[in-house]
Amino acid sequence: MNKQEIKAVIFDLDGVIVSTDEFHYMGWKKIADEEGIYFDKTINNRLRGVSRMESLDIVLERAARFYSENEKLELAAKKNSYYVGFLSALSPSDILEGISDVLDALRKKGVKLAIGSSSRNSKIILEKIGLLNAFDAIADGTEIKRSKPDPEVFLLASKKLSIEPSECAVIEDALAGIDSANGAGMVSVAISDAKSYEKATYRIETAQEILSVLF
Ligand code: B16
Ligand code: MG
Repeated sequence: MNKQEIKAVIFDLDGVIVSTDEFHYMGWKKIADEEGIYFDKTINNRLRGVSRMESLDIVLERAARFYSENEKLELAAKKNSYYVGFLSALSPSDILEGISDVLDALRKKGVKLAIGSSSRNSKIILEKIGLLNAFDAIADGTEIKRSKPDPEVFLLASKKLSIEPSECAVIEDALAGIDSANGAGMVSVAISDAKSYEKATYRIETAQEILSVLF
């Protein structure tokens, strides 16, 4: 597609706009320690972009016993309460480098902006960093049945914007997120932990490059 045809940019939240992955790690680590389950940062990397319950299943792969559905719901709720507690430390100074300028530049170009996140906490996070009203649409984990790599969240974002998927670009830090964007028929831009992923349409090192690769 011609670069000029991009009418909307959909941003993943965690790892692209703000980095809460350390908070996710701390929450899951606390749960794993309490349950006597081995957990480390390599395992934590597999949780990027993945829903809360699917993340718990990955954490429990190392468990010595079976957990019932009710126990799993309780553990997920406990992890979330730890995580939400850690989120209270967030402020606008946590917006990742270059993102505010890119959002301003895209807005000036008349490009529509959206969030496409697996998180059920996206609005709390956006509020804490002062960006709750910075997007034309928010699609998140509270509204979808299938999390990334399924394309549902990005298709929902494009629907909310009333822009065709083929005219949307997605910025993602997770391999599952790039697969999700590709599955939605969108242009995918990989940054940070996904920046070497060969399936991405574009691979970038810095947020500023979003503008040069897409326009
Ligand atoms: P929550 P994203 C994702 O956010 C995180 O990357 C992933 O680690 C987390 O498990 C998921 O949200 C669900 O988060 O427990 O807050 O609902 O990268 O899709 O913005
Ligand atoms: Mg992410």
